Amino acid sequence: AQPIRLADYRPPDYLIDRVDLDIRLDRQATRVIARLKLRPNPQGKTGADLVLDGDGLRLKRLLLDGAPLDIHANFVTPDRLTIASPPHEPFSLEIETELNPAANTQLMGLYRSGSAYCTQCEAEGFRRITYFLDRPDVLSVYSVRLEAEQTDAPILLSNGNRTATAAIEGTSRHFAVWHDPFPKPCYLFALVGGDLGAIHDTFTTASGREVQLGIYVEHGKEPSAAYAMDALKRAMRWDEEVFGREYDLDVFNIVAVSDFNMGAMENKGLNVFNDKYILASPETATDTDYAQIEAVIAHEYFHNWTGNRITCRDWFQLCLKEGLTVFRDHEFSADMRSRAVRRIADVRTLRAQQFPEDAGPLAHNVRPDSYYEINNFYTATVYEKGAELIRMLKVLIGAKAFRAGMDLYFARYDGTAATVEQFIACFAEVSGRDLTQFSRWYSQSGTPLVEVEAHYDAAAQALTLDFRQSCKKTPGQDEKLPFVIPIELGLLSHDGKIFDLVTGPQDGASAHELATGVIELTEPRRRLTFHALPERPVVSLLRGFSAPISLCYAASEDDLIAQTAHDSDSFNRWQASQTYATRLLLRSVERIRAGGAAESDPRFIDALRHVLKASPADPAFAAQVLALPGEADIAREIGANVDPDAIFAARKALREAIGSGLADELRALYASLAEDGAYSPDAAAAGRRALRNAALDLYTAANPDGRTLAEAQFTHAPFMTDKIAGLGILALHAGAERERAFEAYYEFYKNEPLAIDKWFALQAAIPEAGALERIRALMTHPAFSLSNPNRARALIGAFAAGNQTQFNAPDGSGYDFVAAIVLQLDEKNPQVAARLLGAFKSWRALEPHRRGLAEAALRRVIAQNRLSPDVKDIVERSLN
Ligand code: DPP
Ligand code: ZN
Repeated sequence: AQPIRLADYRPPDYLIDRVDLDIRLDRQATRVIARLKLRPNPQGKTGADLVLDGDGLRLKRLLLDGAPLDIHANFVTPDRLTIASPPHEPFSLEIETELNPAANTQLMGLYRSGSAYCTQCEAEGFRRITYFLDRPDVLSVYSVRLEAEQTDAPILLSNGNRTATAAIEGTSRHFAVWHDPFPKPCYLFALVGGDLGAIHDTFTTASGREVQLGIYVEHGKEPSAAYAMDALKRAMRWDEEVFGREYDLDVFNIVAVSDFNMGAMENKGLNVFNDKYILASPETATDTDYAQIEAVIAHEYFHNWTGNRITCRDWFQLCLKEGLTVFRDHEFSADMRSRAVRRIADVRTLRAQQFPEDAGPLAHNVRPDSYYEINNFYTATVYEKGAELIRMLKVLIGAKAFRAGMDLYFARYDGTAATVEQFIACFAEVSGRDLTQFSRWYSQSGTPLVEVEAHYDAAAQALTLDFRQSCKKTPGQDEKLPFVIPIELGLLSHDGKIFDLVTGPQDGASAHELATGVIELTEPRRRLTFHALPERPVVSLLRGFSAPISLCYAASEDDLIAQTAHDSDSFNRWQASQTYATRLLLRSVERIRAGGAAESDPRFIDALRHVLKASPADPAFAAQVLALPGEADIAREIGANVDPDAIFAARKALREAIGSGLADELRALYASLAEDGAYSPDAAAAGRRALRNAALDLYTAANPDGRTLAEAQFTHAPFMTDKIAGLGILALHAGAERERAFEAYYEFYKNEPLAIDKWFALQAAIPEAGALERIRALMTHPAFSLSNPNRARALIGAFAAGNQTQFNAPDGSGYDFVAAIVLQLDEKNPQVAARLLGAFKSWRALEPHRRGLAEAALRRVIAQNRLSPDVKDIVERSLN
């Protein structure tokens, strides 16, 4: 197969102005009649054949301008319909297909989830419903008539506003007609039919229009949708206030389904959600779940403007809607919660998910140049790094110009399918800046490295900083051009005084840089000197993580301790503690691999003692500091010849040292933060719970009586956050308490699928030999099903991505297991299978023995014939 290339983009030869769908829902034989109004595209090739996309379709009937077309004379396969030399003026097609939703295990196109019919069309699922020009630059106005047995599907939903609904006389059937006046690409089409419960509310827009809001869930789950509804209304208001964007239809519906490949989908006026991002009650959802629901609800809602009103010209432009919309949901969460803590959490996610992608064989541009399978590009690079680029653009041009650029983008491209170039040009225009170099961030993959050296001249009271940027080669890109990198910086004394930034005429910092504190690197090297510094200052670099880079600066331990205590930038206060811990852990890993013991460092323990003392002012922040760098973070820092067992041992030793060194403080903190009263999911309360549970976790690392506390908390906690925290701590310690707790949890939650996902995931992550045996046994548990994506991810995904020592077991059993499951799942659901295979993304960084075993497992996958395009693409790139 040939890859699809951005350079080959051509406008479509035909446009489809109107789509009228007439769909009769049936579990095994759904009938779809698509009536399309087409015309030649003035921008396309005149007289070209009309080639419509299909995917596994059964064509029943075909009419052109009302006249039957011989199905056999025209070229028809399940995956393509070619109409040779169609009319040169507007014409219509009527296409009848028959679908079997019950047999659709890919969860793309029309399928069954629980007792409902639902659809997923992004990226290329609409072609599994009817033959179509399935590409995002074909925008059409849709009318949809849905018909079903009233008992089978009393609720019938589609995009837009409902214009009619009635029983069909003399039958047990009924219908509904939906009309969406906004032209949209077919990937935003959706329908839902089923017997669902709902909650309803209204929202009055800034200009005074009333919008009917509905969230549809399984019967009985209605109360658990209340938080999602609240988040939706807050998101709608926020987008008006912060981006000036109002909702545009009379109705906004959300449906939660339990079988869903992605997190959620922004179909126009009818978002379809993985129910894990809708359903929440204090008894079943953690604080993190609540925060994620708020973020995903906002994300999908924000797509209404960034994605739907302005969509993507082609799938290479995916970041145009996804990176931008992630940026918007990050900003929303920052405004709803603690901005500083959200920033730390977002950067943690970026580093945990995107940095390894950029450093391994699956590295790709934020805007890829080519692909074999677009489903594999819904990645951390497109989403998370894409969001960082928008944030960086805002840092570079300032908040005011950023907003003006967004306004211009909305005004200019509303109703169209746009490109990254068009988007960036808006910001260049309003800011007067040349953003050519900035655009390289979209076309060069890899995480840039910025190395900084500092020289202090006491006599001159001057500090010279030498910056050097570089970027390692990535697949297909041996040479990189320099990036524009904004480095926000500050200088402080060791007791926390802030120094003004003063440079001389020779030193090169512009007045703008001095005023904003943001230095721009545009060349491979830059030297800057700062004056009027009576002492050697602490250099606070990359404040707020002002660019998605890797920073290398040999700050002294004194500097890091001072920063942890005093940096006025809270992100860097956290970062300094992490850097300190990372260095300590890296040294311990070395020692352990040389046969020695982990290093102990009383200074670090002392610094944490101060953090604990100051924690009442900001518990959520303190919890972030106590969360040490994860095993994967340490592996990434090591970069090559990685030994996951040594990393685990180093981290365990540090946790034990903290647990014993700070036993009294942690124990006291745990007691002082005891919960009383009702549960509230707000950020302040969640922060207190996060700190309390972090304290218990570290305490238990060194003190056996911690398990008693954890078991008591697990047993008596009325709310999920504390219950699962107790269980998570017990899970790290083999013994009777642990097994009792897992059994009790299952008994308590066995009718709550989302809570059972957590049960599977916690067991999959147990970092002990024997974890794999447990997982194999759990796969035969009646509650397990490989067909449900949430379940598969909970058990297999949590193991592959979250259990570093056992996935990377030195006998290769973890690799073999995951490879075998991927092959098994690939026959049913290629997207989820390909996603699981992504767990091998860092295999080349392993020490040689494990690397060989991982490669052998990947080779067994590639050797299979009949791989899906999804898995084939991932395994081929992984091995390249
Ligand atoms: N549903 C996915 C998202 O919103 C893809 N658009 O990111
Ligand atoms: Zn999105």
